[in-house]
Amino acid sequence: MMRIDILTLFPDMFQGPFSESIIRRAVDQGSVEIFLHDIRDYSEDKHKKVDDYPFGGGAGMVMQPGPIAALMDKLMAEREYDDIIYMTPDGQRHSQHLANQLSLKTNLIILCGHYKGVDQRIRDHYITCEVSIGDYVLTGGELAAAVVVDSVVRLIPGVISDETSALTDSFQDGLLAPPVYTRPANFRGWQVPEVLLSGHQAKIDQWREDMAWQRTRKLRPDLLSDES
Ligand code: 6GU
Repeated sequence: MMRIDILTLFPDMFQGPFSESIIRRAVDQGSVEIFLHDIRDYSEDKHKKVDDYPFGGGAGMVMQPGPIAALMDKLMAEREYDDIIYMTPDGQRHSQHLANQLSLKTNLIILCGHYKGVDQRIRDHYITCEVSIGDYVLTGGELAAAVVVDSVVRLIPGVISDETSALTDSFQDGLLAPPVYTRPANFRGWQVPEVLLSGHQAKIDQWREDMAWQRTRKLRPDLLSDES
């Protein structure tokens, strides 16, 4: 059983993505427990303030360390965490490799920043891993955290019914996935490739491998080179 604790000022942003489809089923069947914690509940301020102006001036607000540290301390006293992840555009780029690694963990904390982010001292003293989902700026870490959680939870054994399904994803073997087709074999005169109807499994496997290579060479040649 995997446990994920998400620390956020906007817990409602996760309701949609976590209440549908595969992630919902993973939660319902007990493959993962996801706890949403509202950082504002840990504010000691009489107005429940959680952010303040940056020292040294400048635009935007910074999330104060107090409420986040109080929440982290409470969780860390209850159990051991494998990783304490901070979602931030300057983190390491998320990838299938990282998703695979995280799917093997037992207890994870994911901290979502908002506004200009969290006070650096939280990053220095609590965070073990900083993750970005790409080179563009979101209003906060919440959507990025939902992306990371989705990519991780679907890899937990038993979450995707067909055991091999996650293994045949794009990127899982460093290549894009081959094209897929279903019934009808002839749709508006557009035919499914004949090899897929042949019943010859070795030929089908070879065709899929060839198509995966062709597709990757055409669409994502960077995946085939040694760099990046
Ligand atoms: Cl993790 N956070 C924010 N605010 N923006 C992002 C991101 C994270 N990853 C890409 N853009």
